[in-house]
Amino acid sequence: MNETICALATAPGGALGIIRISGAQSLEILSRIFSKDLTNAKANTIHYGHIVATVPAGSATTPAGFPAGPIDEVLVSVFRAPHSYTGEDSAEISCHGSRYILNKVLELLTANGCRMANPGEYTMRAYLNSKLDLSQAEAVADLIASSNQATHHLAMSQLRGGISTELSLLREQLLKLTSLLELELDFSDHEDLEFADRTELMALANKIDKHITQLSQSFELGQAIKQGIPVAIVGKTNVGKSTLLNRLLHEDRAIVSDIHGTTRDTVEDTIDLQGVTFRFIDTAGIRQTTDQVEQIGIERTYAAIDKARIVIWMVDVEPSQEELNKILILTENKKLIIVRNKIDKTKNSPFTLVKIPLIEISAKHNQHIDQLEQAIYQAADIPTLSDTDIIVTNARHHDALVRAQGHLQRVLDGLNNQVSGDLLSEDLRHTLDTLSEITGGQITPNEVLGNIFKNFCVGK
Ligand SMILES: Nc1nc2c(ncn2[C@@H]2O[C@H](COP(=O)(O)OP(=O)(O)OP(=O)(O)O)[C@@H](O)[C@H]2O)c(=O)[nH]1
Ligand SMILES: [Mg+2]
Repeated sequence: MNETICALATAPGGALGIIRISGAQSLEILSRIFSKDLTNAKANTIHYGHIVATVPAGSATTPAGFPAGPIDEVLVSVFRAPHSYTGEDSAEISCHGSRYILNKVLELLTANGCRMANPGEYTMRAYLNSKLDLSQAEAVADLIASSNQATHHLAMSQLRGGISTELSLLREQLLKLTSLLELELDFSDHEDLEFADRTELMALANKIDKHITQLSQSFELGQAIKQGIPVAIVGKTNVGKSTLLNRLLHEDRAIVSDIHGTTRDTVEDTIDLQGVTFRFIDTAGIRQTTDQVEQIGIERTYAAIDKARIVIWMVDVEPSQEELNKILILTENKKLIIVRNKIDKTKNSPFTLVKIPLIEISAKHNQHIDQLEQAIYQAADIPTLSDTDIIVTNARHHDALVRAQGHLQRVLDGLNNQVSGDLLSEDLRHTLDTLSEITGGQITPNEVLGNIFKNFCVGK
């Protein structure tokens, strides 16, 4: 933390490149290679000038024989502690985006006392200087990685402290529970006094438990939103599954033919629908087969159903009652969309057995695909993603929530079995400590910090 660090903060190849410096010596070091003295520069000011190579005294040329001159014409933004991203004195140099210039400036900075930053080191310093809590620091990485409206929204809400607020609410309730229990302990000798009876404690504990469960269950959706909501396209051979995949992706991704059993392995790709990423998985058609390779493909189809959140079951003729029952059993716990394909050929033979809503399309002739896309989006059941919806997207947070739930379960069991208050407060404290790991309220071990920040880009 005592060292002054520098790094390129932008991706190479642009018209401009930004080099970031942070640490107590930032302005002193920078002044050694800048055409103006910035050691007394005010906070939040921008300075125009040149980066100049310091040439050894007495020589008028660089070692390569070129005359010494400015490296680049730049703008320097100055930030002062504690009102900067890291909470330290810092500066950003906007250079021209040439790889040569940027490397040269970094070289000059390190020659004059800066150290190259590690991945995520700026954000880590921001956390250590209490500019952000740990969950917010993690949101910075998610924000940089966000690729659509949904992932951007989730990262933004976490960065603005969404989960932190939710956790401080839980913390308040847990502290209330603790104090009620302690009241019970303090006055347990006074038989004539009435305190919060255990049903009240139980109600409060249940409420907290429900809240934590809700948060930890949102992780499945959070993961799906981050990685693309998995949608399996399943059905008998030759019904048009691969044709539909290609239609949805707007490209010829999977082989289509009128030979039964064309697709033998799963084929998958993602597209965005209304700002949410969906991952479509085309599968091998289900049929009885003696072909070993095809059989393996069909087993993968069942595995794909298992992993999917939404299953598009495609048919081209009406399934029998028996088939229909099988479909319903296989897709239990999934959102099921039954799609009838090839209506361009078979429109005048309406289905009678299928009672659940059915979407009729022609994948080949692009009929009602927009209607199907709408149904897929609805089946994903994405909450409106308003500011109040907290969706957990981070595996570390999920893990802490599950462990906190374990501790709270012991409290609930204890309350049920008349376990003494002091044992209960112990488990309550574990619940609190585990929850505060998420925002890093307790002292967070270095190893954990290292793991969090190593996945950041250098320069953030
Ligand atoms: N008329 C008509 N033919 C279609 C339609 N959709 C697909 N087909 C045809 O049906 C045949 C099978 O299409 P595929 O997309 O390969 O079917 P599949 O379900 O992936 O088949 P398998 O991979 O063998 O399981 C091809 O000849 C397609 O051109 C449609 O909407 N209308
Ligand atoms: Mg196919």
